[in-house]
Amino acid sequence: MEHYFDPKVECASREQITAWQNERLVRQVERVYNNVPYYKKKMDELGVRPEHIHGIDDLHLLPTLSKDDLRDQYPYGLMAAPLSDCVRIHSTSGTTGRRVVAFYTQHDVDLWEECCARALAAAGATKDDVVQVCYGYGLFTGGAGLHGGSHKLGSLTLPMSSGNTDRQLQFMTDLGTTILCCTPSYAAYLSESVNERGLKNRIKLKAGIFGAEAWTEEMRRDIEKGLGIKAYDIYGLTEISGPGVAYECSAQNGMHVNEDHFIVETINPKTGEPVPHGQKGELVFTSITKEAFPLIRYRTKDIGILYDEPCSCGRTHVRMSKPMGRSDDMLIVKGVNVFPSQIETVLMNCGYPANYQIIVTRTGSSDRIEVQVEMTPEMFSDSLSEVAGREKQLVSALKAMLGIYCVVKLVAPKSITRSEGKAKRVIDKRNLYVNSADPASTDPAAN
Ligand code: DLL
Repeated sequence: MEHYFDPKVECASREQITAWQNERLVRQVERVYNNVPYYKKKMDELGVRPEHIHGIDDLHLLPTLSKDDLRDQYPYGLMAAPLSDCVRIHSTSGTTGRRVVAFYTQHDVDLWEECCARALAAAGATKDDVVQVCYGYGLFTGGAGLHGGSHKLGSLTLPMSSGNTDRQLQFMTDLGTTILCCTPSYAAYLSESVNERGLKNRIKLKAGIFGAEAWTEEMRRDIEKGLGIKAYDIYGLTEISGPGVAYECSAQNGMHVNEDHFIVETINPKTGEPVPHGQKGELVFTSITKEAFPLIRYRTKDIGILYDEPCSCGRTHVRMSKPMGRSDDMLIVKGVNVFPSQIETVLMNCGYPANYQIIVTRTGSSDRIEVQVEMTPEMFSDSLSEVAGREKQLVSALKAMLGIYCVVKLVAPKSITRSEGKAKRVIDKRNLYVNSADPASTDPAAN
């Protein structure tokens, strides 16, 4: 038996999972109603009281929450435990104004790390493995989550954080890393580098756990071939704890949701109506065991499908597809969440008109984001060196807002095509979601 694979939990019967969820949901709803005035207000507005909630069949009675609620209640408004019981915060990378901050008690950190340990175990990791964590450490949850999971397993953990490829490769070869944890785009880059430098025979990698951004089956195959490993997907979001909300097993056919800690639903993103399993909808999570920051019916904006069919690995927890897109306009570029509105804010603040386009491309494994913006007629008469200076200024302003480098091109007034309907601000040429499962014919998210 894999360490951190507990069949009593991960292979529990549906009746058992439902019983856990019913009991934990009732307790959690009482907790938030009594401790979080914002929840009480939202529930009171709908006329729902904790005694109306007997289990998951009553989930639909509860109000949903979105990122806007989190921003509105920034920073402490949704905390359900005293500040003195909290030991950690993490935060999302993208910001449109206020950040989203999530809090953890020690109990929350333990449960989160356990979820990540399950993901590692499902990818074949044991205490004998050397786990190289190249997700970013800090406010981002990737580094801390996989690091904690690896510790729980008792694996030797290399807390590398992201970047510095020379050093990553040196440790990978010298220490005999067997499990790699990073974004899929960085895994593809490492794969290229390993092969360019002729290091393939010197690495001992057997598996990788890659998530935090969309990636296709083609990319999986390339990484698997390039590094000679099995590449596993892992899903999560800061608001719900971080990585490990769902993870792939040896079947590599959807990610098992840790249903003893999270209830997952799919809803129609337009109407909010439930969508049956097997059909595409917006993923909504309820955290039933968290203390400090328990979100009830949190709308992720990620579009996916839930599958109930038995999995060959024996795990019984429901599986989710890879996210097939988002119901908002958030882009994930180089692992960083980018909202076009952030870019627009920078452009406006720097005196540009709202005629711009964002073009995202991927060469090999590297994402490139280009912002094209029209100059005002006055700027257009500037000298070439003045235009170059303006571009440089915008590059730094965008870097300060987004934390990543963007290429900036100032173009002539009226040169960006106007559209009669919604302006097409973003051209994402990466085709990240094209190979996801075919949308059901009654596709709530298609238009
Ligand atoms: O990306 C947590 C994480 C870290 C997951 C490391 C996996 C590995 P956030 O920065 O809050 O948290 O971004 C969450 O990233 O709503 C999805 O849109 C996207 N995302 C996360 N995992 C995947 C995945 C982390 N496996 C947002 N495939 C989510 C596609 C993913 N998109």
